[in-house]
Parts: sequence; C-alpha cells; structure tokens
Amino acid sequence: MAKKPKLTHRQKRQVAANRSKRLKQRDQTNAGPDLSALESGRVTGRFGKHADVEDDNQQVFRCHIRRTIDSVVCGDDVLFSRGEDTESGVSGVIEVVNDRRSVLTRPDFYDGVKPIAANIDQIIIVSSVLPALSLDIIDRYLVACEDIDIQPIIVLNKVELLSAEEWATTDQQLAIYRKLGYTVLYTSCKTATGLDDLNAQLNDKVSVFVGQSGVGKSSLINQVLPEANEQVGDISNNSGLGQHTTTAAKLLHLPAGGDLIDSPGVREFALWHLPTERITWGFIEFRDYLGGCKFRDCKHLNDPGCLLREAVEEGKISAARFASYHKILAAMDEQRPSHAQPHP
Ligand SMILES: Nc1nc2c(ncn2[C@@H]2O[C@H](COP(=O)(O)OP(=O)(O)OP(=O)(O)O)[C@@H](O)[C@H]2O)c(=O)[nH]1
Ligand SMILES: [Mg+2]
Ligand SMILES: [Zn+2]
Repeated sequence: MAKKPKLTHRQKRQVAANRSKRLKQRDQTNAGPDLSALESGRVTGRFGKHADVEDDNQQVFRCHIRRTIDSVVCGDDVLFSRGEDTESGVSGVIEVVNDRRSVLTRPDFYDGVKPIAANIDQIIIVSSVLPALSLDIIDRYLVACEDIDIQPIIVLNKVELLSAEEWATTDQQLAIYRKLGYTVLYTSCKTATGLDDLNAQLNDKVSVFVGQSGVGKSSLINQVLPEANEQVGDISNNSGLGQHTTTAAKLLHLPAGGDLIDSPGVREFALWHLPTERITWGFIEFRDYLGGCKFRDCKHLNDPGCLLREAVEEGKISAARFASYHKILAAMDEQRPSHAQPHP
C-alpha cells in the first residue's frame, strides 16, 4: 500500500480550524436553551409526544417536549419557547420542567414508575358500587397518598344505586376510614347527593381524581364544573367494568379558584415500586405499634410477640385493613415485573 503523503502546514491549519469551529458549535448546543427567552406555563394536558401548556394569560400552546426531559405531566410548571404554528397544530417546545412540590406516581409493568400528576394538593380517590366497591384499591391509593404525604379524600359515588341494606353494610365498611381521620364523602351524579360537600373540598386546591375506570371521575368533574364537558362512558354489560373512556389526563380550572385533574381510570393500582416499610407506614393506624414487636424483622403475620396482630385481636386495628395490608405485600412480588429489581 502506498504511503499517504503527510499533510502540509496549510492543510493541518485548516483541519485544526475546522475542529475548533466544531467544538465551539457543540458547546453552544450543549449550553441549553437561553432561559431568559423562555415563557413560563403550566401543563394542562398530555397526549403521546405532546403536551398542552397554558401561559400566564390562559392561552394554550400545544408543545413538543425537549428530548432531554424525563417526564411531563398535568400540573407541571414549565418553561417553554413559542414557535410558529405548524400544520399539526404544535406551536411550542417545553424546554424545562421546574421542580415539583409533589407528584403522584404509579408503577407500570412495561414503563416502570410513571408520574400521573404533579404539584397536587390532594387526591380524590373515587370509588363506586358499580363497578363493585373495592376497598383494596382504596387502601392502595391511601398508601400512595401517605407515601407522598398528600391528603386523600375518599368519595363513594353512585350511592343512589344502594338499597337500604347495602347502604348499611357499605357505611360500616367506610366508617373504618372515617375513624382513621380520613374524609369520606357519599355522592351521586344522578341525584346531586354530596356534590356541595365535594365542591367545598375542592376550593382553591389542586385535586387529582383517581380510581377504577367507570366509577364516575369524569361525571363528577362535569357536575362540579359543567363547562368541563369531559367524555363519559358506559359500564360494559358483559364485564360490569368501565371502558377506559378518559385516555389522557387533563387539568381544568374552577372559576372560584382551584384546579381539577381528570385522570384515566386504572384496572389495578400496584405498589411494587415501594419498599415494604413504606407500605407498612402507609397504614396510618399501624404507626403507633411499629418498632414494638418482639422481633425486629417481624413480618406481622404469625410471628410471636407481634404488636400489630395483638392490636387486631383486641379490635384496635381493623381486621379488614390488616388483611388488606398482607394482600398488598403478597401481590407486590407477583406484580413486580422480573426486570424490576425489588427495593432494598
Ligand atoms: N347511577 C349512576 N351512574 C353514574 C353516576 N356517576 C356516573 N355514572 C355513570 O357511570 C359511567 C361511567 O362514568 P365516567 O364518568 O365515564 O367514569 P370514569 O371514572 O371517568 O371512567 P374512566 O374515564 O374510564 O376512568 C357512566 O355511564 C356514567 O353515567 C352516578 O352517580 N350514578
Ligand atoms: Mg373518565
Ligand atoms: Zn409485628
């Protein structure tokens, strides 16, 4: 192979100049956006690759999301750059997501831990008697609320469907939560029962509505905010379950102050992303007893000297909640995908 001629001085100088030009360009791109040129806004909707951002004048811009950003959800405070309207209706780019003061997350089998809503003040856990009341899912949401220290409000919707007998049993089941200090509301979108009470709880707060599909989250939002015009879907006759009508979270403003976030219903609310100790802590009535069991690594099952079990036997802790706790722990290992390592 013929030896290649060495570069002349002039050629070397040109290569060096090219290189320094390229480095300079790279530094400029790495420097990130010029923050002073950005506007602040709030995320009011999230759709696939885009998000709706509302500026300080309540004008909404559909934005792309800068690739370096981890996640963008309803309620996020962001900095965005305005662009020209494009054919697809996208007219801006979210450049920065400001630190969140709170965030509700849920683990997804495929995507890992996903945020649902940010900068929230309270979580409205909606349940109903159609689909059937699931105390399990309420307990799971309560653990999630306690984990992030955000106030939950439990709402039982569609109460007009309850017979007097069913009413008595349900009221007893939910009395446990009232006794623990949680606010429990009974509502009906058909008879307007409890809507004033719900309204009163929403004033001046950022509230996210969560719960199974079909319990009536969007219907309740339409009741307290008729302009919301959220889509509502029937319960399937076959399965008795909701049909996942709301597919993307949306943030809406209350005229008197406060915001509502409607969120897509879930089938299950898993907690496998939390360490066992957080689950235990999430059952607030357990806290007084924690650390007092005979064995430090007490599993609070059949271990001798377990204070929690004793408290259940003495009627100080509800047997239903204790069973629910163990059900959550048992399900954690089953529901955690093999690619997600258990928490230390
Ligand atoms: N009987 C009765 N039906 C209700 C009540 N509230 C809502 N529904 C009905 O319940 C069904 C589901 O309501 P949605 O508001 O779509 O439920 P959702 O929780 O938003 O469901 P997803 O968006 O799928 O998560 C609809 O057929 C509503 O009309 C109520 O108080 N009583
Ligand atoms: Mg809905
Ligand atoms: Zn114990």
